[in-house]
Amino acid sequence: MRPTSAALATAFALILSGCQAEAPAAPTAPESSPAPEAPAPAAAEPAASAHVGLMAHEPWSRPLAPGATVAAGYMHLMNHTAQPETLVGARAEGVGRIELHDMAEVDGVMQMRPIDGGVPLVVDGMAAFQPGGKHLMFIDVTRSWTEGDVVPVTLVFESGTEAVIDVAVTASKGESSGDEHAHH
Ligand SMILES: [Cu+2]
Repeated sequence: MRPTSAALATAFALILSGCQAEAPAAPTAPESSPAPEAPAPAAAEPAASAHVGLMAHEPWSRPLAPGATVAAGYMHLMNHTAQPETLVGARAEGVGRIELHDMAEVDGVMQMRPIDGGVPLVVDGMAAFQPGGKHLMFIDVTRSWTEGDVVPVTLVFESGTEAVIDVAVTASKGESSGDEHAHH
């Protein structure tokens, strides 16, 4: 029973790859279709969002300049599950490794540093990954990372849960884009 999470989840829904135990996609209560021989048609629809509530809202990253191999990723990560979770890592195809970074001011200069112990999320908690703060650091990027690309990234939590998010590569996020003036 999560009132608002469903709405938030829609556009940027996680494709949940978690549940390693492969909970046999429990016979997703076939509302009213008694068809006993239907070969699990649910596969195409991410009905998973119903039972796991680790969500990344608007994950994005700026396009890489030619020759660059390091990018930062941003999102609002929410834990609408019944237990605390801690984000401890991530991975993606075409990316050598992904680190969790934070920013700190040292002698008036902002520097980034790895986050020790991961990013904890209490129940219904949210962690903001945004320019100037926490971010995913994509290192040794070998895949395409240009405007319009969508990069599937697997988030790894301490509990063993994993969740795949689609990071949108776009230059326009975060900068004020004159045409979209009325948010928040
Ligand atoms: Cu960084």
